[in-house]
Amino acid sequence: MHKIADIEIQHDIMVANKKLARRNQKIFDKANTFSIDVLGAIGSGKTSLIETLIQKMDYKIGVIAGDVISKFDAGRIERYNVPVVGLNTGKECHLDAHLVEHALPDLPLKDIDLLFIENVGNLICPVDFDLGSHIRMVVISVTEGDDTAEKHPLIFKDADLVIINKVDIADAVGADSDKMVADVKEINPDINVIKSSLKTGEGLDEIISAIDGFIKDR
Ligand SMILES: Nc1nc2c(ncn2[C@@H]2O[C@H](COP(=O)(O)OP(=O)(O)O)[C@@H](O)[C@H]2O)c(=O)[nH]1
Ligand SMILES: [Mg+2]
Repeated sequence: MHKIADIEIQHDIMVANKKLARRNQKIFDKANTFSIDVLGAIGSGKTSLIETLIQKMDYKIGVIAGDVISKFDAGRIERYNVPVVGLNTGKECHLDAHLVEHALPDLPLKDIDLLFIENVGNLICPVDFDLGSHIRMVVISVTEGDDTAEKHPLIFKDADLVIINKVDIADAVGADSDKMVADVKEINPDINVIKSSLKTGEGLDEIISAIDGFIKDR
């Protein structure tokens, strides 16, 4: 009995989240804003990648920076003079569509072509919570270990683009980045997986053209 009630509550939450996510996407579409949910492990380079793309891409960029309790990432993004909202989840280990909806009035969406929504660093909780973004970009790095994809397959099933970051230090941490690419491809054969280093610039052009492609194909 107990178990059945748990499942129904969870189901209701997921249905409500889906509805709100659809509503968020309508708001993005109306403003002609392409939105990317940026997911990945803690410290994999999500904020660093967003900072780099702000400097390298020609779009008018905005950011929602999700964090458990701090606004550190929002503070980092502010330095680039782009619109940013910091969202705290409290004890929750993921953003949800309702939280994102609350951030939207604080962003000049009509002046934003490309919105990055940095999710809470985590490979598990955010998976089930659609935010209404157009694509999901997952950023992992060699420092989490080259078995990361095998151990967390679900996040890669629903992803549109996967970045394997910090390849500049792969040897130092004994990680095989080609194995990581192969593992992701085994989970999601059609997905674009890009190896990158934000220290050397490797893979950045590929990431930019992949995002450009998604925006054009929208
Ligand atoms: N060596 C190396 N360090 C990186 C790279 N990308 C990010 N970092 C570092 O990794 C740390 C965590 O990055 P951050 O962007 O805050 O990760 P987040 O938690 O995913 O947002 C920072 O010290 C970055 O300077 C990379 O490609 N190579
Ligand atoms: Mg971050």
